[in-house]
Amino acid sequence: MTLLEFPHSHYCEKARWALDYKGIPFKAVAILPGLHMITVRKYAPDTSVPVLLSDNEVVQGSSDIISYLEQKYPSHSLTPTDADQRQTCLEIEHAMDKRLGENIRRVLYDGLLAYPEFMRYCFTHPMPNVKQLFFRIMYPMLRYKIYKTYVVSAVKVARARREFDVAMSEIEQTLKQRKYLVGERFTRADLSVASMLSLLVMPAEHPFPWREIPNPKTRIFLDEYRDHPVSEWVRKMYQDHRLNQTLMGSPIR
Ligand SMILES: N[C@@H](CCC(=O)N[C@@H](CS)C(=O)NCC(=O)O)C(=O)O
Repeated sequence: MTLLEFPHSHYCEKARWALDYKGIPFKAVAILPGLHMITVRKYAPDTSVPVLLSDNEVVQGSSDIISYLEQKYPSHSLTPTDADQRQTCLEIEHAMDKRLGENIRRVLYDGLLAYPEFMRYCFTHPMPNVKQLFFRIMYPMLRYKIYKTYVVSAVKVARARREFDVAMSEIEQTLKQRKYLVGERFTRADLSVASMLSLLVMPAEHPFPWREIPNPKTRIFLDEYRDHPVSEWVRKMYQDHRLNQTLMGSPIR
């Protein structure tokens, strides 16, 4: 089984975590941004990663990958059996993939695109030197494309910060006096929300060897949430449930 990915991506982490949680052996293949469009389009209708290649099947998108794995490898289930709980679980996952995942991506790219070496590290950490060089050459074009796609404008970044904060408060409310978002055990809702927040919390158990954030303003943004109850909860989810990680080299920090 192969997972096409960008190593630092929170959506890729979500798919990777589900594979690791179920103990399914797989090969994570990091692909170069820009060129990824050609690679991914060979297999799937859209250009985005993660993409899972399994036997003759192709599954694109983190939620579809989890659903596929749940059906094909039912043990270590991530989905409640109760219909209402299952529905709630999927609603949280889909809403928070956007409200947490898309908003934090916008805020972080806004702060970090001006740091080419940091961006190169995030995208190419496990790759050979020749690909890293290729990334450096392509970076001005990639930066423009990433800005246009994911950052867009200062107004959108400001709105993303507000929406992110509201979503964090809602998750905090849901978790009041509870260990998990839905029911009494770890589900895909917990896995998804914790993955979306992996970029905020950078948990030690995450397989990507994080590096120090170069932009002081972005560090301030991250620090604001360091002791947030939801950040504490993400750390706990990683400690308790992020086992058997696919390693990506030794930590640098
Ligand atoms: N809803 C998708 C979102 C995936 C996504 O946004 N992937 C980004 C990386 S974080 C991507 O591949 N962007 C490049 C592209 O779409 O061509 C999922 O859950 O997998």
